[in-house]
Amino acid sequence: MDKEAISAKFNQIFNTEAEEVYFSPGRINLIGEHTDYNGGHVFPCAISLGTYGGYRNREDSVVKMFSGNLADTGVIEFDVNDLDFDKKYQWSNYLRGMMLELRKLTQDYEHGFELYLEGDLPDGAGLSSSASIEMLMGTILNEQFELHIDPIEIVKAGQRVENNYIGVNSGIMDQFAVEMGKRNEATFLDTNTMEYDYSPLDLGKHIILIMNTNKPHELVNSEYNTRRSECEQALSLLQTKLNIKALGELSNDAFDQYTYLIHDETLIKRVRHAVFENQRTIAAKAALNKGDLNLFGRLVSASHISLQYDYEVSAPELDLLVNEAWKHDGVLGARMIGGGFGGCAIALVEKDQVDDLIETLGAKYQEKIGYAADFYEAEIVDGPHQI
Ligand code: GAF
Repeated sequence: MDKEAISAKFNQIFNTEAEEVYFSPGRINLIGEHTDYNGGHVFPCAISLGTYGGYRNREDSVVKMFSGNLADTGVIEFDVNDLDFDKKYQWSNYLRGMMLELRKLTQDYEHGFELYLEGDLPDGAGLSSSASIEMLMGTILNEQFELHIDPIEIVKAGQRVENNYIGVNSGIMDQFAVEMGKRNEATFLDTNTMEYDYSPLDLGKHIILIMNTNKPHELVNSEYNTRRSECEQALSLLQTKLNIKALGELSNDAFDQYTYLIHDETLIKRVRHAVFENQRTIAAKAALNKGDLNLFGRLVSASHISLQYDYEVSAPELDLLVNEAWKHDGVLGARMIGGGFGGCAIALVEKDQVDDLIETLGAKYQEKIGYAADFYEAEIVDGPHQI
């Protein structure tokens, strides 16, 4: 997909020319999973799979949106300042939610617009298509209506849209990863302090291969909320003796010394993941910065083990891809990414082994699971921008 293709499709739907075309990425997370709502670190990157938006200002107050991926819903139309959640507006609620949140930070919109959307992020694959769309809308509004909103406020607005408007209790990683993404860099964020910096993603002769189970992650919402409340329960038990605000403040030693306060097997496993995963993420960033890709890869793989056995958010489909990847020549590490129960995994693999890895894994997956997995080599790109 490119600017010309999106402009042409905009023209077909709205019978006029797009004024601008924007792109907003999806994201992968190198390491630091289920740490963002525990005050821990995350280490994601924005990827070249994402959402395109053809845009044109209107003089009246009408907004018209059309999704090339969900063409059945036709053109969705509403007034630019009528933004309360309403099911009848379907997918456009992600964008209407962003419009509402940014309007709360600034002022009413003076005119409407037309927006043609189309993306190449696989549906339900856990590569953050919703954050991609939210940050696309945030960036377009910020530029086109000259709102002068700080990008971090756009990130936070996106999280509020998920939490309060759509009703998904997610952390801040996805919106942050998309909005703050930098070409060929990984974003290291401390979700406790919101301090962040970047590490060059210098992988030498290796690439990151995205492996899609094509298993919809249906369980995600209810299980995600259960994990969150288990962590909150464990935190309040630890707070009886420790002066901490989040599990992310604990070292591995502190976890060891205070586990006796938790005395519940499931909660202990959840906290062990949250604490060790956070420390692993800090260590993984240091390893990457030093160019120690072998150590980085082992930490990535350790993250999967912890997500599988302690946090219990993996799935047989993810475990199969990851386990088979570990056995393959030239793979330094592999793990599931995102919320879990389906969606995608990543593997850090030598370039000249990629084709063979895809062939071997693809055949094994088809044989054992009964349908195909998909594989993508995405580039690491900048956050939302005009193209
Ligand atoms: C989902 C959530 F949206 C993120 O906030 C994060 O918690 C992730 O699951 C797990 O690390 O993508």
